[in-house]
Amino acid sequence: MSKILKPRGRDGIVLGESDAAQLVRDAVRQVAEPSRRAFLQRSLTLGGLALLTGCSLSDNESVDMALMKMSRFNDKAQGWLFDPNKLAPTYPDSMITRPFPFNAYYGEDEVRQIDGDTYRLELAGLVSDKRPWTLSRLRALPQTDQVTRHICVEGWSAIGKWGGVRFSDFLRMNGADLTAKYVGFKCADDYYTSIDMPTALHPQTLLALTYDGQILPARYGFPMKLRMPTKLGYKNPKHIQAIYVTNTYPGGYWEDQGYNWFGGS
Ligand SMILES: Nc1nc2c(c(=O)[nH]1)N[C@H]1C(S)=C(S)[C@@H](COP(=O)(O)O)O[C@H]1N2
Ligand SMILES: [Mo]
Repeated sequence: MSKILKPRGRDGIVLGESDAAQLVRDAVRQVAEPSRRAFLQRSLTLGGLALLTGCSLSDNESVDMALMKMSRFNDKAQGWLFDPNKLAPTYPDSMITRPFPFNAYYGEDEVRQIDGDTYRLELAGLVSDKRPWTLSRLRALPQTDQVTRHICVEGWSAIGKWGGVRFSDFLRMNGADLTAKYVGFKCADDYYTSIDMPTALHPQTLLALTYDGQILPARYGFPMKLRMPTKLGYKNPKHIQAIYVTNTYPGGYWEDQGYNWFGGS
């Protein structure tokens, strides 16, 4: 697991109860969203957390387990609250943020350059038609675009215009099992993430091939990204190489380091 969720005692010493309490406090601060943070800090005691999660909290491993269970509980609650018919706000072209920010877990000078001619989008898991897709076949599908706000947990947001194939259509045409729990994404830069099926089927979830009417530039995820205005930035994978449908929880690059998995915005 993560830097955040896997804190070590100094010099590897086994932690006493008060160290463990400090550890939980630190980690809760990281796990909780700002709005929930104050509430959790006020209300969660070590004993309370133990009761809530059924974990003993006697060592680092069980503290990790408790925090993980809490975050997964949070995912469930968010899943119940998510309304598949509610649309995220859209904006006029005049409100597009220029230049639109770049972000990745590396700098802009390290953006992956992918060859569109040899590129194939792979499909795996609970999908009946696993034939890989070329870019030209994807571009021949009906396209739609939308201007929406991208919100990054790092504290910025920006309005951008993405165009592409409605993801629900894409899943259907490949015979994906729409009753499965998750859709996972593997990216060309070793990034990975996964989403819940209701979000995958949301009408504003796009397999985006363009940005602002142009072929998606490398820095924004060429040849394609999944664009979801209902999810935070880190849930929107760029440079997608493979898509798989599964009932096994797939996690994600930031999610496995303590970011909340549901990541709604
Ligand atoms: N493949 C890949 N996808 C990624 C990331 C990444 O590092 N690699 N970073 C995520 C984060 S945290 C953000 S905010 C957005 C940034 O997208 P942008 O460069 O189009 O603004 O991409 C998301 N998807
Ligand atoms: Mo982000």
